[in-house]
Amino acid sequence: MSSFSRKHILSLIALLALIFGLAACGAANVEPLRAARAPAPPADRTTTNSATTNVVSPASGPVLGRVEIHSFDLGFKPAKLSVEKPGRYTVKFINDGAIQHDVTFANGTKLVANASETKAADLEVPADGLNFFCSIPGHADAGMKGLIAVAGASAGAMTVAPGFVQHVWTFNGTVPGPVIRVHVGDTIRIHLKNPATNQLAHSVDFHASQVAWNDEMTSINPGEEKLYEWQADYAGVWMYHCGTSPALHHIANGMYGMVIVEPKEGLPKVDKEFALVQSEWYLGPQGQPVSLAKASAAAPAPDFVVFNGVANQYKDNPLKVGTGEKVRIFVLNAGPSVDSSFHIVGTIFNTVIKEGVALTPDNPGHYGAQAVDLSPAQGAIVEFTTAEDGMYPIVTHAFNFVGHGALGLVQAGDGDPKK
Ligand SMILES: [Cu+2]
Repeated sequence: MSSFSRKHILSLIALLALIFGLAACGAANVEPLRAARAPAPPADRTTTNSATTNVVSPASGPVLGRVEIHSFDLGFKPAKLSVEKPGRYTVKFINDGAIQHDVTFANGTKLVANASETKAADLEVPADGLNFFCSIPGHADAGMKGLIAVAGASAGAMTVAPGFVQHVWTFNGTVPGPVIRVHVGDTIRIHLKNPATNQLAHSVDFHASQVAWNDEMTSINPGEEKLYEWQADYAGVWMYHCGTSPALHHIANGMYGMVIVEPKEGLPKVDKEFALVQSEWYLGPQGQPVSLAKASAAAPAPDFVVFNGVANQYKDNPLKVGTGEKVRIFVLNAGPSVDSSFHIVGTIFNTVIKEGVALTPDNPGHYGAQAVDLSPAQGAIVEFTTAEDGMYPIVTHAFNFVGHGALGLVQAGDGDPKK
């Protein structure tokens, strides 16, 4: 019955900003993107600084613009905003939640709103941005944290490996861009904005979509925006990326991410999920964009091959699981040019769904998989269980790259098999 089919509209803002260096590039855990759906429109009851609990730090100079932050139970939407330059902004705070929340900025400004209330104040946003959170006990820990970033002076700086900074181009300020997670049958509406502060045209190409290249995927200039609407027709782990010429440069410089399309009925429950995007860095001069010349080599020799943007980051901060837990990893090889042989030392994948081909745990013959070959733009879902407490290295089994950043760790239990 068609009326029973799911038809969600996801409204995601893809900000093609030159960004602020977010070293960790987001958590490895898959973001709960289904919660990012637009909340119900707020009751328009704007009051300005009336509650005695509000605190407003002085802001000077002309108002450069408005920012709008919604709260829900328990989070902010958007949790990350970007303004074009430092200075004074009017912030409108709308509480869409059922209980009282506040937005407390790092400079001391605080707006408190009861359910359905709206508050406003002027805010001085410094050059290095402004963190905010809800100060009601427990709310920040539950996720009510955010950031107003400035796409200005230090924009685009990202530490891709200790000591190596590149001027990256991004979707929504991180490399990779945000994980987008939907179900077969969903309608996804992407609102693409190319900030006027950018120098280059950009675009986006969702491999999970079936659209004409010269329609939705066309480039937009700085200051322009467009909508890219598509239907999730097929399940899988898909790539999205900027396709503006030279696409090799735009991908190599950070403009890629993962779309997870689950079957209509959803994936079976597991204990832990992670999303890992493998990609290459072809370093340009310190603080500059990556080298297109190096990336273009017929036999590419990347300086780093990384998971989720940063060399060895999960060697330094392992992905933690419990022994015996069912672990699912969504893997994408964003390339742009090198093949991946995704392997986790000491484990066997009992489930692999790669590019529409499935290996399932109950298969006749009881076959398993040791490594998943992913050419650039290919994705897979792999599942495994660790046999005992200990450390399990995550690698591409193209082993020349393991010493170039493609090394992470899964830590099971306390990581010590002897205890
Ligand atoms: Cu681009």
